[in-house]
Amino acid sequence: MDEFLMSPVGLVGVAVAVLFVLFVLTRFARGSGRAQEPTDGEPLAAEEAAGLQEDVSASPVDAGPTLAERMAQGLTGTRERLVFRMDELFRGRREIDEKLWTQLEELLVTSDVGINTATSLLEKLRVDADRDQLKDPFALRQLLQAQVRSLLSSRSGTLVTDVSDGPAVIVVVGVNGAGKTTTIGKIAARNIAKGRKVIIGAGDTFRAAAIDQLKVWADRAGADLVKHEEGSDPAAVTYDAVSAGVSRGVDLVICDTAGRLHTKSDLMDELQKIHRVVGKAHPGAPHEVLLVLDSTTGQNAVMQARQFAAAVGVTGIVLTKLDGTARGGVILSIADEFDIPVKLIGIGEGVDDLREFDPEVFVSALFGAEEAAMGRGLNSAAAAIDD
Ligand SMILES: Nc1nc2c(ncn2[C@@H]2O[C@H](COP(=O)(O)OP(=O)(O)OP(=O)(O)O)[C@@H](O)[C@H]2O)c(=O)[nH]1
Ligand SMILES: [Mg+2]
Repeated sequence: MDEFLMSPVGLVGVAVAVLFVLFVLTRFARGSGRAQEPTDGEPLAAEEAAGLQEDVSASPVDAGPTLAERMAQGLTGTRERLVFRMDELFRGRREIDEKLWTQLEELLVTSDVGINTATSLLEKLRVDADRDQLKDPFALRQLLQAQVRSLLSSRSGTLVTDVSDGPAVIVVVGVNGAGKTTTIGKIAARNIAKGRKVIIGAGDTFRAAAIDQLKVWADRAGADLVKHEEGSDPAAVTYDAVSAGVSRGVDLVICDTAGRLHTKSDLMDELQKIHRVVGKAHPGAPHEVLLVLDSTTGQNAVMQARQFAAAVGVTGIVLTKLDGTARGGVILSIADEFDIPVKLIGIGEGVDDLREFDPEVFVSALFGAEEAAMGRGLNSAAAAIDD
């Protein structure tokens, strides 16, 4: 046997056997790797375009935390910037003096509440504090919380998704990346979950990826998509989408629009044209012009609101990305400066991360329990101040 193995024929035989084993091992390794890839390359490419990280078809019921907990979790950044810093300011004081008022104003302004809103909030707070002859700085917290609640309550509203004659039509506007397409997907999904028929109009014809991204959301939500070629007339697509909605007897038509820079006047012209043609396809429409604002942009969002509101009749605001920012204080500025209700808020990228704007839930999530705030360790409060 040894002699055979050492012979030229034996050596070649051993080499062939080794090569065979290596070949089989390599094939096996490749095969198992491939098994983890999706079998269909198309949807993956589209999903990448959409930037979707999670299964948007997942049931909201699976989410685990309650609505209030999810909201509190989403508002962590803003709470730390605005409320924890305020608590720390109060905690170090024995009385309400001028220095405290100045520091409170600074704190509000640096929390994206904006100078005008901060000034008017504090003016009212002073009047209330004098009236109640407040001595304890921490009592201001409760007064401020009540004022914030009252300001936000005066600017909340429900999205119109139901009209008596034909489909409700929502036109969604906002600058690049504000979250329009994602919000449309979320609105479509929640309406379809209620058994309603939805058409989405791909009015952002500026780039092909925008249409692909919308298609992913439409497919997953189970909505029909009306689209034209990239570069085609956005008003024409929107007209077709609304006409299709009327003729197919759907409940809701949601129209995406391009989000180029708000400083370009042609975008506003285009939006006005879209508004007109929608009304021709379905008299009385659009029933909502929803302005999507990215809360991470702070006071920039206020500037955008000013420009869009002046150009197109905005009927409601969606404030997105409240989960990923400490700049959610901007909602106070928006509520204070515009007579436009905040209808929805975005607290994540998933399909369930859109909430009707409920001022009560929002304020409770933002301010939390006072006792909890009092009990916070100084270190974490200090960290919030350093932030
Ligand atoms: N964390 C978080 N991310 C969000 C939220 N809403 C949208 N996004 C993300 O923001 C990014 C931009 O969202 P899009 O929906 O594409 O924004 P858009 O306004 O359609 O943008 P354009 O089509 O470029 O005009 C995406 O990565 C979204 O996943 C939100 O509420 N929270
Ligand atoms: Mg988009």
